[in-house]
Amino acid sequence: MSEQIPYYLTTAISYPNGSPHIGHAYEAIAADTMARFKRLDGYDVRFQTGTDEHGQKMQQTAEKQGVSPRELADQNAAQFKDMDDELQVSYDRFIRTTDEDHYAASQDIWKRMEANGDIYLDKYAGWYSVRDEAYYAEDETEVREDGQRYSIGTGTELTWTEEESYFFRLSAYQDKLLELYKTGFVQPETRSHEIASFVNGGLQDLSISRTTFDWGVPVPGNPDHVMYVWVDALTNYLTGLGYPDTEDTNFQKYWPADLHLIGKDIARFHAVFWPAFLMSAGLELPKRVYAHGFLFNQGEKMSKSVGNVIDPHSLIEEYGLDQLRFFLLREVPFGQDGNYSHDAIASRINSDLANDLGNLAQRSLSMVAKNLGGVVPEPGEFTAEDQAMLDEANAVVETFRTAFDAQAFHRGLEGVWRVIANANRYFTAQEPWVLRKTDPERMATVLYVTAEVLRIVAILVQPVMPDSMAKLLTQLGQPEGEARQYAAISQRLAPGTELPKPTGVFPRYEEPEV
Ligand code: ME8
Repeated sequence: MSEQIPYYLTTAISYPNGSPHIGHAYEAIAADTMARFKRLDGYDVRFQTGTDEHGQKMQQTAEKQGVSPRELADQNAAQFKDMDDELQVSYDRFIRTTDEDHYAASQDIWKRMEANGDIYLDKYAGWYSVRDEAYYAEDETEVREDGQRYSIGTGTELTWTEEESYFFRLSAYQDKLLELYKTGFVQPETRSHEIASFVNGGLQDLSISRTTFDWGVPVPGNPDHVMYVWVDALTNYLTGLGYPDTEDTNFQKYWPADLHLIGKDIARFHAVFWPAFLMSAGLELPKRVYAHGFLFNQGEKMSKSVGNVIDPHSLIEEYGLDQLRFFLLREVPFGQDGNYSHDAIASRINSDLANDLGNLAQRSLSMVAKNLGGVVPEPGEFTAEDQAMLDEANAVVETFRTAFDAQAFHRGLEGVWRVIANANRYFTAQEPWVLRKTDPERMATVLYVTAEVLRIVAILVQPVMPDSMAKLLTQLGQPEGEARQYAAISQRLAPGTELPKPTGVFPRYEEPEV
């Protein structure tokens, strides 16, 4: 076997100061789909996710709940891990920033930046948001009717804070960052423009330590300070590969990361701070930062106070895991904001899954079972219609791969579902149930072509719906392993393959009786 190309991707690491919600599940599903896609396409994938456990927000939530920050982190990190397991997120490491190896990594990158002359001690005074863990410039704030000052961008309350702080010379990296954005480092393009125009406006040095609380990684050489949570949070991507040991086999193999998949609200941290830290530390830069959109509940932002936060667990119970995964990636053009609603998911399940794919599989495979003894037939000569159908299914492989490689999951799926729609049309037009009496050989060829299209579709769609496509591939007589890899798509369905008795893969969604 030829040497596999390494591919390292990560999600953001979530704040475990509450339970996971559907926004977290959305990111986990998208990243997992990407990881599975690259594995099936022959890459040596490493996939990391986890929790971001330090900072003032964690400390304050813990105080409110009368527990220690570590207890709070332990409780909630377990919930995030459970969610990932329930979603079948195929991570290689679930990192917690309270893991012991993470302290050494964060302190090491700090020392590298310091050795490069980019860290200095000064005084900080400004408008600080505990919620956002960020300082805002005066013109980014407003005083509201209650006399309090708020951040205009995020609407969070601000307090005037003065503290001694270490600073990172972010201002020195403006030109290098602007050069970097020309390479397509930030995706999608619209986000890249936003980031570039922000950086173009000028960069202030960044306050990177805190003295007002102690729940964080101690600053090397000055234990009165803990690191600003984003310095240690971003470093998680290195820790998971054995850093600071740059000779570690994982670090050698997988760094720089191929993809950091994150939400749009944290694009600035990943596209401005992170590459600047890495440049300063003399480490290679990740190849791509992709900022996805936000998921809303019927157009409304989810918030605990509104009481419209969606728990991923209840959605899996109601609709099924693969159905949820498919819905989120098919419905929302990846990169844009999207909406969750019951009607939209029920409609996708019934039209795309039960009617289009489910029925095609059920109709054709039950005919193979009934009329051909459950054995894949030797096809006769292909007609122009047969060949056109097969060509179309084969052609979609490349468009699917290109779309998924660019995280355009919706486009890849749309292309496959166009093939499925045409396969349904082909099947109906060929009328194999009529041919059964008039021309059984021709019926066998039509059933062969349909099964072959199903095989291609099922192999392609595995990253999105792993369980259902595994079930379908079993029904198509394709054993686990090589036969299900993308490289196997170009091998034809072998006549003589014995197929197990077909059973429905996608039940219709029925409204529960009230
Ligand atoms: O930002 N729709 O953690 P987090 C889609 N700890 N995505 C959403 C979302 C929604 N409604 N709500 C949140 C943090 N997300 C930091 C990250 S990385 C070094 C540190 C996404 O728990 C959000 O954009 O607030 C982010 O990518 C991820 O969920 C975790 O958010």
